[in-house]
Order: sequence, then structure tokens, then C-alpha cells
Amino acid sequence: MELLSGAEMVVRSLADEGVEYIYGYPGGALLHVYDAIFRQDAVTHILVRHEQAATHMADGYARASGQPGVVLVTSGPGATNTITGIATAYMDSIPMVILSGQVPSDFIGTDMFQETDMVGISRPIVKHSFLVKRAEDIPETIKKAFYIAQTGRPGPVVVDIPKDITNPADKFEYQYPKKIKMRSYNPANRGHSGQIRKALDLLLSAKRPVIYSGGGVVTGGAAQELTELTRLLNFPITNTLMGLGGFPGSDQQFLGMLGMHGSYTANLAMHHADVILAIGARFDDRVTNGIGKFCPGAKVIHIDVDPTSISKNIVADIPIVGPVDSVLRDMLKQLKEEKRAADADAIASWWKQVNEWRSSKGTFPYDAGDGVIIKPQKAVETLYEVTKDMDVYVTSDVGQHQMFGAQYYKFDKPRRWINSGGLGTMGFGFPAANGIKLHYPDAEVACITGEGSIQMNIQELSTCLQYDLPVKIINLNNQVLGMVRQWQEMQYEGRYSHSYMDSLPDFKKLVEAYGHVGMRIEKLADLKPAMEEAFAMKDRLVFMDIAVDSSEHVYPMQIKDGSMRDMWLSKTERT
Ligand SMILES: Cc1ncc(C[n+]2csc(CCOP(=O)(O)OP(=O)(O)O)c2C)c(N)n1
Repeated sequence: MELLSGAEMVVRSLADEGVEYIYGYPGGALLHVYDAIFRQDAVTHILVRHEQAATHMADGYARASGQPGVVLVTSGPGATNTITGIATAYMDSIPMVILSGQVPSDFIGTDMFQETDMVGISRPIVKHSFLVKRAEDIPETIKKAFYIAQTGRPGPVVVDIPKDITNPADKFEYQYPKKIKMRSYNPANRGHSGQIRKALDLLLSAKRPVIYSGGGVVTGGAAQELTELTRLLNFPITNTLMGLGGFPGSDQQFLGMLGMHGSYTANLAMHHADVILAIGARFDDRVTNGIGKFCPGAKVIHIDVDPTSISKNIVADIPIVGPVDSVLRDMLKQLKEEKRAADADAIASWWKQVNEWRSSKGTFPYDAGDGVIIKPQKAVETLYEVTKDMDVYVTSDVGQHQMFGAQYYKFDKPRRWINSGGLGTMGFGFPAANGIKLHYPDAEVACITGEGSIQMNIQELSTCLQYDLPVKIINLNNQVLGMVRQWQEMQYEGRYSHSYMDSLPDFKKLVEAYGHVGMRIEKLADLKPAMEEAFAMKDRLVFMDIAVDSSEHVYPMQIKDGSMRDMWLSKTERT
């Protein structure tokens, strides 16, 4: 058996786990590990400019690939800088392993330089955490961390490693475990067949059914099964913000996203439904609006791998605990083998109603303006036109631009719409795009952002130059924290407290200073040609700073404490 130091074991374990890239930033507590990285070439380390960006890079990769992203940071400030990124991954159930350096074991609790209780600080926002106590435990601990991060409901796992444990002078026998068994952790691997049968009985008797699917379908790899089931049943379907791409966005059966900024049709269909099939979705407040008034006539079937998500917000009439892909496969099998079908007449008249709603209001209507000023909605529509035939991933930051991205870009495949849904982390979109580009260099990666969000991690322009990551940044520059401004206009009589940004940089010059291509686009006529030119520059990072109408709001917008059907449709029209 080979003898390795703790530091070497950390790196070798990652290699044996099949990890290609780790994202990190060095510091004292980790120097033994960084030296071990230097002396091998199986794992490539990407040096970010801020540890938060390392977490979002790892997260973007994980969302696009389904594989856990890996982060390496030093103790103290290095570790605390990852907290926002860990919470972002936790809220959206993204598999991630965060290796943090720690002060030497004997000094823990002495307030040593750069000591922080990483296990304690991260506890509420991780799926699990480990403090390594012996170098010999490193391989098994890392194996367990990866296993926990990616099985069941995925999530981030922290492994905190004191410096003495990585001492290069102490060598131990190294063997990476092939399999791991944990007696106390057994995620469900099948749904209950009796519950599945009950769910099918209810679905096939439904007169006004809606399928409501979320991020669990995307992370659970069940898009194909969901698409087949939806087509077989011929039911209307809506996706959450996190679920977009779980069913093809350009398909007629798709009603658009639902919820706070969901489509009129999706929200009305939900409100009037008699049966809701919720799959890998968690009925969060951005979907349900007021829980008390949520879908009054609906029976709810809820499929989720995480039993604690079921009946957490909305009580499920038929709960099914299990991985969404296997549960949907079991449903399809029963449907096909027993040649069962939905009530075709009832579904036809339901479609008639749904299509009337759709044609009366359109999916996401907006005022096209004077033809000169660029509407942010138009910018996203144009991005879709220019890139729809490309192999493209779209990330976003948080704000109005994120909602416009979700509304106007049509995602036909899962894992193509990458955004922070649960935590709503400004600063996520750009580093996430970089993580994706690194792994998929032949794909196009577009980041839709705002001038507020992009400045939260703009330093990563430097990382992009070092590692040659030619992503495309679409900055919908309305010169305001648009989503905040919208709420202030709608709920605070236009008192715009600290939502206007003075002294914005000249983004074109700034990006050029970082060694990339900058564009400033101010007129509608220039928009499409500029985007075409940007995407034609395959090998360059291009930052499109697009001046958009700052007075635009995102509509529909559900009315606080109302039901799903209570929405503002424009500044003057409500349901
Ligand atoms: C880190 C962080 N801080 C604050 C917020 C609250 N917030 C949500 S949207 C928003 C405005 C975003 O502005 P911008 O990035 O310019 O996008 P826009 O809404 O104008 O499209 C703010 C401040 C947040 N989501 N994340």
C-alpha cells in the first residue's frame, strides 16, 4: 500500500473520486494541501479572485453537469467568504463539497490567527459537515462527503481540515474506499407502489388537472420521464423558476412559469385545478402566494425524494416519497401496461378553457415602447432569437433581469437555465457561467445580469482572462436596483430609498481594462446586430452593456396575500 501525507491524501482522494477541477484560494492553513496540488496533475485548481466566486463556479458546474462541484478555501476569512455560496447551493439542493483549512487541532478554541468555527458557522446551511480528526480518516471522510452531497436530496457538505492533519512529514497507508455504507443515512430509492397507484387513479379521474414541476425534476434527472408522462396524459404543465427546462419551454402544453411572476395562464390554471401533480417542487411562497387561498378546489399529489418537503407548506392528499425519475417511471409503466387513459372529454374542455386564458392575455405581454429605447424584455427575446440554435447555457443574477430571463427565454432542455432561485443571490450569475464554460468549452454560456448584480463579483473578469473563459455577459443596465425600485413604486408610493446607483463605471472601459471586449448598446436598432457580433467572437469574453428602460416592471405580479389568480398584469390592470 502507498504511504501518503494527509495533504497528499486530500488531493489523491479528489482524483480518485473523479474530480477534474477544484475552485479555490490559498492561505496559511492550507499550504500543505496547495503544495500537494503543485506536485500532481490529475486535479486542476482554478484560482478565483474571491472565495464566494469559487462556490458559485462550483455550483454552476454542478447545476449544468449534475456532478458535485468542489471548493477549497483557507481558514477564517477564506471559509467565511464561502458562506453565501454554500447557502445558495443549499437552498437549491445543489451537490457541492467544500474543503476548508482549519488551524492546527491543538489550537482550536484558542482564537488563533484566522480561526473560525467553520463547522458551526455553516451548520444551518449544509446537508452535513465533518471536522477531520486523524489523517488516516481523510479518504473515507471525503468519500462520505461526496456520497452525501449527491444522493437523496443533494446539497453542500463541508469538510474542515486542521493544518496538522495535512503535515507532509507524517505518512499513512492510503486506500480510497470503493463503496460507502452509512447506517444512519438511507435515502429512498423507490416510491411506494400503492401510493403511485392511488395517484394514478386520482390523475385519471381529474377534470382540470395541472402538472406543476420544480427543480427536483432537473436535479433528479427526470426531465425525459416528465415529458413522456405529460404528453401521454395530455395535461397542461407549468414549471417553477428552478424547474424551467424540465419540460420543453416551446411546447404547446407548457403554460409558462407559475408563481409571483408567473404567466396569467399558469396561475389561473393552478387556481382552478381539481388535481395538482406536484413533482420535485416545494410549494414555496414565491409560488403559492397566500397559503390560505391556494388552489381552493385542488387535491394534491406530491412526489419528492425528501420526505420533509412533503406537506411542509401545502398538505398533500397523496404523498409519494422517492426519487422523481424512478417514481415517474413506475407511473408510466402502470399506465402503459394497464392501457389506462385520462378522461379525454374532460381534458379537451379543460384545454379549451386554458387556451382561452392564453389567447386573451398572451403568455408574457409587454408594451413594446417607441421602437428606439430598448425594453429589457426585448433584450431577452433577442438573446433567445440569436442563440436558440446554439448549444447554450444561460445563467442569471437576481432581480428583474432574472425574471425577464425566466419569462422570455424558452428552455427546451434541463440544466440550461442556471440561477439562484431559493436564496436569490446577487453575484451568482457570472461566476456560475465561468464554472460552466470551463467544463463545456465548446458550448456558449450567456449570463443575463444587471448593473447591480454584476458588480458583486465583477473581479472574476480577471479569472476569465487567466483561464480563457470566453463567456458572454448581457448586462441589462437600467441604472437602478430594478426589482427594489419596482417594489418601492408599487408598495411605497415611489419613495426610492437607495435603489438608484450614482457613479456607475463605464463598463466598456472597465471590461477592456481586464483584457476583454466591451460593447455599449443604446438603441433598439443596434441590439440584434451587436448580439450577433458578440456571439460570433467565439474566443473572446464579450460584455454587452445594454441601456434599457429603467421604468419597466416585471408583470404579472401576484398581489400580496391573495390567491394564485390575484395578479397585477400591468401598471394599471389587475385581475
Ligand atoms: C446579495 C443580495 N443583496 C441584496 C438582494 C436584494 N435584491 C434583490 S433584487 C435586487 C436588485 C438587483 O438589481 P440589478 O442587479 O441591477 O438587477 P435589476 O433588478 O435592475 O434587473 C436587490 C438589491 C439580493 N437578492 N442579493
